[in-house]
Amino acid sequence: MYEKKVSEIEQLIDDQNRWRDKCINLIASENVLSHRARSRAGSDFAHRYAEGHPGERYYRGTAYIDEIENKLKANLKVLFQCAHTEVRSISGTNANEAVFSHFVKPNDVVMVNSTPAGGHISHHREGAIGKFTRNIIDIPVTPDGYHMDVDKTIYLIEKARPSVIVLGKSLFLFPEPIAEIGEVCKACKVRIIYDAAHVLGLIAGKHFQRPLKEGAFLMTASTHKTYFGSQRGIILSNMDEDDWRKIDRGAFPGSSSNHHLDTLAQMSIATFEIMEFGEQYAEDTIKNAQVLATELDRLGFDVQGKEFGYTQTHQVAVNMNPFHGGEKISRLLEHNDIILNMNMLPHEPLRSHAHPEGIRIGVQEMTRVGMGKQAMGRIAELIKECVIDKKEVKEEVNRFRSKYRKVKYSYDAYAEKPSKPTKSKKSKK
Ligand code: DSN
Repeated sequence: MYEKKVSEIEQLIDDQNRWRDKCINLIASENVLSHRARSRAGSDFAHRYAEGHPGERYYRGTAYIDEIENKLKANLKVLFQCAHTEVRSISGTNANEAVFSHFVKPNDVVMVNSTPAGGHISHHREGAIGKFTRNIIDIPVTPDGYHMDVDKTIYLIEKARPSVIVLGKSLFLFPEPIAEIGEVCKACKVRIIYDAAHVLGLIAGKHFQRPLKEGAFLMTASTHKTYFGSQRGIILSNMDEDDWRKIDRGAFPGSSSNHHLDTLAQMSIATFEIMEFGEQYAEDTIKNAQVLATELDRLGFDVQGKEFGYTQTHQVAVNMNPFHGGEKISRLLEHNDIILNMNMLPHEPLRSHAHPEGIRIGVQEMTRVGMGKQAMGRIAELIKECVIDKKEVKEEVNRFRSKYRKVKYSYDAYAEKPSKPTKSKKSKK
């Protein structure tokens, strides 16, 4: 039986818009577009193709997207201080695949963060990197689970001689020690690939490590977590021209054909916003995460990374084992319109992925709609009332969220500033 009513789909879209607008949205990999970027969705670019590079396309009719793409690349080069930018990947995983397809040869040894230690699925043997090699070694971590064990990692690099080491994570609380492994990587000809998907906006805002400056060979990222963009991927590097040409072919035709021009245009608008408001946003986001972590700890939760100040990113990780685990708690919170995801914690075996102990919280979206320290305290209380006191908090969540509707750190916020009052004709009399 096929579904007959298109209106039901339209209704579902409207329902989604209404629902998530009244939720406390804490998924660490999401964010919202500003009104200015979002209002350009659905332009004619949504219908068009532009394979190849600006000025050298395989299609005609691309003059305007060529200009937008060139301007975006120019801005990214300044923002991330790099010589090369690839903006045609349509997701972070797609960008990773473009890179792995050139730098990981069959049977190469590679080193990655394990999934429980926070590694992204595209760094996993079932994900993008696993298409190119099965010789995947986990980067050793310190007993707390959230930091690389540098000595053991250096030992393994010298012994196993990987072609690449992939840094950056999905559960990402603290910077990676790029400089500490730089010398051995250079001596052993190991390329450091840094997946900045989660922290791209914090890097752009100059409140996190600078991977390319610290020694990463290249950086991949998605553009919509702590960055303000539409959902896409990028690759940034200072590598030499010959290697870059291969990355270029990895992106097109290697891992995509058309590159979704509609979202590229929105990403270009979002990049202007990051350039103008990114520093303040990054600072506020990290502070908010630290306040939320501190408050959750005070209210009785097992917040991870406590001895290191909980977090230096937008994320907070909590062990929900005392409360029946991350899967149950994420569902309970969802029932109360607090949206986040269950997450494996570093000490857990891979088989626990469907019922992990942890939850991961990201404050970047709620920071963007203007929540500050006080609001973080209130979110911690609401989570406590729901999880520990077993209260129904949905109505209070919706009421609280209704105070934070507008997207800040954007030109929209400028537009909201009251303009100077003008004298009406009446008052002139
Ligand atoms: N899996 C996403 C996350 O970190 O939530 C990223 O693709």
